[in-house]
Amino acid sequence: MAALPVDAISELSNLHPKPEHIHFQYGTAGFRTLGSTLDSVLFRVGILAALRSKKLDGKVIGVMVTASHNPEPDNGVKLVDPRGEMLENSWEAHATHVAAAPTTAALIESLSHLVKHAKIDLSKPARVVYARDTRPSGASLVKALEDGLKAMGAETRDAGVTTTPILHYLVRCMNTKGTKEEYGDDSEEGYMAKLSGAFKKLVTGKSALPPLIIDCANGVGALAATVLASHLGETLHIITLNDSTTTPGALNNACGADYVKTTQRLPPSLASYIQPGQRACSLDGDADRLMYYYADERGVFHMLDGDKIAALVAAFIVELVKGAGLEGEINVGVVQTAYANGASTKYLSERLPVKCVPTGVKHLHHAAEHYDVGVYFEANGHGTVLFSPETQERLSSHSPQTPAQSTAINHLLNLISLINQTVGDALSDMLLVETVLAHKSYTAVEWDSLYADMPNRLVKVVVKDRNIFKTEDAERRLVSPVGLQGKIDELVRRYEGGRSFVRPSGTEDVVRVYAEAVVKTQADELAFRVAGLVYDETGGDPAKRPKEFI
Ligand code: NG1
Ligand code: ZN
Repeated sequence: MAALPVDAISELSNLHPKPEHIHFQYGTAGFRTLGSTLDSVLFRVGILAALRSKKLDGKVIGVMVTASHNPEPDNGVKLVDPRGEMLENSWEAHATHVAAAPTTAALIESLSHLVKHAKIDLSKPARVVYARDTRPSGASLVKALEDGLKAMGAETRDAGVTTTPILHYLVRCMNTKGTKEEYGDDSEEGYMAKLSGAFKKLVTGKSALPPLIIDCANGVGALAATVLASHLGETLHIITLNDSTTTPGALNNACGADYVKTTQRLPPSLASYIQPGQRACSLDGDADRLMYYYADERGVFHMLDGDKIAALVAAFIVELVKGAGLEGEINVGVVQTAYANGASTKYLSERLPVKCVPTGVKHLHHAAEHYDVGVYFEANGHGTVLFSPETQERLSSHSPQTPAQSTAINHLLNLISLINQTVGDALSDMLLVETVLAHKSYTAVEWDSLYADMPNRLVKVVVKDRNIFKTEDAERRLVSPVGLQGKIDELVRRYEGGRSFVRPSGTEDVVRVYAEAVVKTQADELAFRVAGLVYDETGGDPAKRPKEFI
């Protein structure tokens, strides 16, 4: 039995000491905090990635260095499992434990414990592919990661500066190469060719859509979108804006998908470009989230968020399945979280099965795997569509009875190539939306009119200890603090169409309060009243009580 390379780990670990007094936690978004504090974490993630690969018999593991939609000084790191999906749950705790070791000696002990506990055969090879976004802190963090990988003697591939979904794609391609599940050529070029090739087939014979503006959040999506645009050529006219990837402080600043979703506004930098009714979209800093929107003739902003994307796409796939003569044989379902707009849930539930799961992509992804075709989107624009292996097989082997059925089946097969099934992917999702708009001859206004969003408000409450908040029913109800849910229910009853829920954030040290009502001012009032309840309940200082908490 091979042993841990203790000497190499110790020597290199001493170059990457853990800062005192910082508690690193592997949460829903991996490790994420100020980039300048993450050196030790990256070194250790290198070791963890190698161990995870050994545990899985030398399968390729991915490491992505990004802090997504967070501001530029932040950074983070996530591990990607062999099929391109998020790291298995049980390893999140291992990662937290390894990152917490205060000294090199404690690190060795933590790693030894992990090897024993997870029964890792150290004689197996370790293979890791990694990438980073455009953040200035990325390059030096990658060096720390490389030291961790070197300590373990891992076989590595540097995928350079690229998007999170491309890294996930590469992992899946590398692990399926030469098998019957081969996912594509394991290069950025292969990704671009796969997506653009499928898109071109899907829109053949359809009228070209008017130009699409993409707000690239001044992040890595700008690089990928530019390459994609050249692959698409005449098929889709793309105008990329906010592509200043080297301007300090520009990343996600007053632009990007999160800015649009949270402020419910047009990025100011787009104002002079966008024409009334013209559709535009925003990527986030690592290009895995997508928000569409338009401004109408009166300049009023209309958001087409993850829920609207889910509604558009799910209805289209249901139609194709029917068209293919496979209704009742291939079941399409949707997965959402409690943050999905109530109007979207109503619209979708009237048409197909809808499941609500706790926040976090891993929950959505796993629930979507239970359908033949599972459409999942978070309201914030992160999502994708999963086709089960059996469904893919059935579509490839089905003999159509009519030319119309044959066309529908071909469309479904091309959608399978177009959609990045490993993880939410802004560029792949964008082409998916564009495909549906082209097929339905929809403008943004027509798409928007599928249903009218319920007015809503999302509020953060800073509390002493968010861990006292415990939820049930896919986070829609609080079980702790005891009695608080009853008070919330009582408030909600007083608002027409009222809905509100409270949950601790998994990525920030806050409690989030969401509220909906038929009228916007009422949704705001309900959110602030519930926030007030939360604040008082947790012993917030009455002198510092935010004044909008009524
Ligand atoms: P938290 O901080 O747990 O609410 C946020 C988003 C999630 C998800 C994660 C990971 C909201 C309300 N929450 O989680 O949907 O995207 O970040 O990035 O948007
Ligand atoms: Zn992101």
